[in-house]
Amino acid sequence: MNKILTDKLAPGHATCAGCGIPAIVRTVLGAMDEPVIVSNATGCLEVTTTIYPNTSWKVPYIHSAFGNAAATAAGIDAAQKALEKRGKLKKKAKIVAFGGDGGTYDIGLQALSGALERGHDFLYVCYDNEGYMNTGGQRSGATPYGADTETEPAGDLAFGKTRQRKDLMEIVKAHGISYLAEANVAYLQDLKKKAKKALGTSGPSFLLVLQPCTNLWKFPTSQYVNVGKLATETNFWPLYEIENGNYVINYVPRERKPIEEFLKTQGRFKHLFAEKNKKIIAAIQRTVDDNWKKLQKKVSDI
Ligand SMILES: Cc1ncc(C[n+]2csc(CCOP(=O)(O)OP(=O)(O)O)c2C)c(N)n1
Ligand code: SF4
Ligand SMILES: [Mg+2]
Repeated sequence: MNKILTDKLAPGHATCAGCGIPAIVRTVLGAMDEPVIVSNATGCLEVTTTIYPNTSWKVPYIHSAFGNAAATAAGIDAAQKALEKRGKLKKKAKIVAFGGDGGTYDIGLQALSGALERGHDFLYVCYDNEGYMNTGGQRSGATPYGADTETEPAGDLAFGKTRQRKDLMEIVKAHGISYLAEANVAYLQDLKKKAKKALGTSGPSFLLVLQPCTNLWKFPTSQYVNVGKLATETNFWPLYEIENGNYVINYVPRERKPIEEFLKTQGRFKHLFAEKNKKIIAAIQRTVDDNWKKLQKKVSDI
């Protein structure tokens, strides 16, 4: 494997075959030449890269608890600033926090909000596999409407998740930070560009990266790039950034694919194709189209 890709996160970790998490981490960390300190919330990334007595990390790494990756990053920032003031810091390191969707949308939201509001100098990356995966596939605030999960299963009486995903981008934007972006592991060049911008931002920055999970979403391991691309080609997961309050859409599909194209690739949506659930698919399509229109309006309102 290319050394540049593996010089911060080594191969030999234990993520599932066909998991995009290592590509997300390597792309983000590969977008800088400066030294880096990583804070990582409990989740798939942490459990698969730190199996005692081994580690895949070749950079300074702190395993934070499930809910406090951002608070740990804030502490590192405060420590660096204190050392700098006393003339005891030779070179400032970049600080990157990684958390899953459960650790970001839900349990870590308070720590993230505090660190953003205080203006700490760090990049927070949420890899979003749309569920609590290292604990077996429970729903999270990021799980989409209609998806089958362990805690909101589809069956005779239920069609899966009954609530919409949280709009985390708008929640983070409300903190008034200078740079945030939505990316997708299936578009690594776009992610790299966004990571560079985020790392070049003074103060907090944020990246929300879609990570199709072969286990939770239920698709063959060879398919994660195709499934990820369909998320964006259907407008389910638009690529966009918000720089100093200005929205930019980074990719507009030539012809928006119907949402079925994305849903049918995954076992977690299989039940939606039963006759009685066709209306749920129609509702998902309406939400996707409404959200896309709202996003376009945010671009044109500026
Ligand atoms: C306070 C607390 N509650 C629950 C847990 C158990 N727990 C650890 S990781 C996790 C789910 C992580 O989900 P996510 O952040 O989405 O990461 P993923 O596993 O999907 O990568 C849970 C429920 C915990 N470690 N601490
Ligand atoms: S469960 Fe999903 S996110 Fe976790 S390591 Fe496996 S493929 Fe990756
Ligand atoms: Mg998750």
